[in-house]
Order: sequence, then C-alpha cells, then structure tokens
Amino acid sequence: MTTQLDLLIHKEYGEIPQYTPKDFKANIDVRWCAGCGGYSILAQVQRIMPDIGVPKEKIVFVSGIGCSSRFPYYMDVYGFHSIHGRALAVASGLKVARPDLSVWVATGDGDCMSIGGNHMIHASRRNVDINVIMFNNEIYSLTKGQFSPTSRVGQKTKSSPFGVLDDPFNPSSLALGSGSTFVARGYDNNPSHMKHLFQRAAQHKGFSFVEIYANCVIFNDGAFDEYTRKETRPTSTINLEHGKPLVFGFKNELGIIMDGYKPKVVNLDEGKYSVNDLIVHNEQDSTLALILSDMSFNPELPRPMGVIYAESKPTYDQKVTWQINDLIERKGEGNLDDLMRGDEWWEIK
Ligand SMILES: Cc1ncc(C[n+]2csc(CCOP(=O)(O)OP(=O)(O)O)c2C)c(N)n1
Ligand code: SF4
Repeated sequence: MTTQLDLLIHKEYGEIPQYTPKDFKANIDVRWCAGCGGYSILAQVQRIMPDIGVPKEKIVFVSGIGCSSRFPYYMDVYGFHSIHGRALAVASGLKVARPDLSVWVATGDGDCMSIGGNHMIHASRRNVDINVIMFNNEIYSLTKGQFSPTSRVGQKTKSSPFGVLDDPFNPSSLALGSGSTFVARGYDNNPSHMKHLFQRAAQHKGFSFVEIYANCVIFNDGAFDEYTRKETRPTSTINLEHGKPLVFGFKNELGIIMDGYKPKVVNLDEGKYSVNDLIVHNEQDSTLALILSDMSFNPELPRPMGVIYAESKPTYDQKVTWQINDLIERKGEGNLDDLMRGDEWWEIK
C-alpha cells in the first residue's frame, strides 16, 4: 500500500509490500520482565510499521545500553545496538549518510538524558530526521536501580539511599529548549494513544522526540500510577489535541486559562468561566509548547499528554545534501586524493 507519507517524502521507494505487524516481530523471545512497560511500547511500534510507507529493508532501529536498548533485537528490521549514550550519534551519522532510511532510536532516560545528553541536545538542535522513543522509567534498570536524571527529588534508590538531591530533567522541556521540532508524551498503558504518537512521529520530517512513561516493575514500580491509572488520570493529566481547548477532569469540568503569563486551573461548573475562556492547544506555537511542558512538574496543574509541539523546517540531512549538491554544481565533483592532500603539503626528506 502506498501511503501519503510515501508519496510526499519517500516516493523513491516505489511499491511497498502489504506488511502486517507480525512482519516486524523478530523471531526471538523478548527478555524483559513480565509486566515491563517495554512490551506495550514494542507492540505499538510494530503495529504502526506497516503503515509508515517504508519498506522493511529501509528501516533501522538504533539503541544505546539499558533494558530499553534491547529494543532493536525485537524488531525484524535492521538494528544497531550501539554503546551507552551514543545511539543518537550513531543514528545521526546513519541518517546523514543514508537519508533514504527511516531511522529510529530506542533509548532509556539514563541513556538519553545522562550519558547521551550531549548527543540528545545536538541531534535535536540540528533537526536530524530521526525518531527518538525515550522509555522513561525514572531509573537505571539494567544496572539494577540507581537513580537517573529523571528520578525525583527525595527518591530512594540503590545509589541514593537517603534520597535523590538533584532536580530532575523535564525531558520535554529539554527537547524543546534544544530545538526538537516534534515533542510528544504518552504512557505505556494507553496503547491507542501511544500508537497515535508513534504514527505522528513517523510522519514528522525532522527530529521527533516521544517520551513514554514506562513502568519498571522491578526497580521503580508504580512511579507513574498517578498519571496512568484511571482512578487518578482524569485530574492529574490533560490530553492535548490540536485546535481544542484545554479541558480535563472526570466530566471535562476543569480547564486551563492563562492568568497573566501563567496557566491556571478553573472549574467550569462554577459558572465564572466557560470553555471559550480556555487556552486552545496549538501544537505549532513554540511559546505555548514551553508553557505546556513547564506544567509537567507543577503539582497544581495537570500533566500534559499528547503532541506538545510540531514544527516543520528543513532537516540536517536535507541541508547536507543541498550543500553537497551546491558545491558540486559550483566546483564540480571532488576526488578523495585531492581532499586528502589539500592545497598545502610538505615533503619530509
Ligand atoms: C560508558 C558506560 N557507562 C555506564 C554503563 C553502565 N550502564 C549500563 S545501562 C545503564 C543505565 C541504563 O538506564 P536507562 O538508560 O534509563 O535504561 P533502562 O535500563 O532503565 O531501560 C548504565 C549506567 C555502561 N554500560 N557504559
Ligand atoms: S528491570 Fe525494569 S526496565 Fe528492565 S526489563 Fe525488568 S521491568 Fe523492564
């Protein structure tokens, strides 16, 4: 089936086989603990793959190190299990060398925000056309439960027996602040929402960052219960939809207005405010995106879920290609020998 994405971006692929999610399942056992949030992420990624309009042999999953980074083994496409924190560097190089590939990164909060933090901000600011799925379990799981850059203040872990002292990163704010052109957040026990986010990331031409709250049943069980359980989710989170007012609550009785330059919760049932007073989500508004992302750690406000920001601009790999083509047009094809010798050279006798 030829999708719209195929026609717009990957027209060179030609006719693509009619895949099913099963075609993307590797023929090996998944070695995550029973109940790990990773299973649900994997299932939704496999579910969207048939519709992204890319042939299997043009899809690559790159990872670093961590439980989440075992992801490429479980996908029946090309994969690269690289070294800790370096997934984004490997993926960036791959995309620039082979712009025809659909490049995905599966990474953990430790891998992406800590040891790979530098690569995260630079891949992001360059707008390399790769899709990053960050499994946020707020802990280092593979190394058995040390705190990570997203662990919470006061959290007791194997490496913080008296409680974490550092303020955590807010991943979406870091992504926005470093120039990500697509930023979204979801959670492991909402498969249809996750699927939608992965589809949107796949359609996005540029750097996409999708943070998924992924429960680690062994080292940080229940960390996201407040935001993912149906008993508390309606008041602790807000679902972002482009063009729709920011409403939430069990009966959509709550909303967000701007009070000066700060978002504030109002109760629509009290009669003072109507839905027309509420902020309307505009995923192309970068100022609003920062405000929404900043709501995440404010206990008085619901935590936004969905597409926070989506902006269209030239990607790094496109710019590299344009630059090379321009130089070839102006200076002709180069050759490796001339490049290695340069204009100046010395002979040592
Ligand atoms: C250079 C280097 N430093 C540290 C480690 C040890 N190490 C392996 S995985 C990991 C953290 C993994 O945590 P995260 O990225 O959050 O993934 P998770 O296991 O939670 O999915 C660390 C510190 C390593 N393998 N290599
Ligand atoms: S230790 Fe945690 S993150 Fe790792 S596989 Fe088990 S549940 Fe998943």
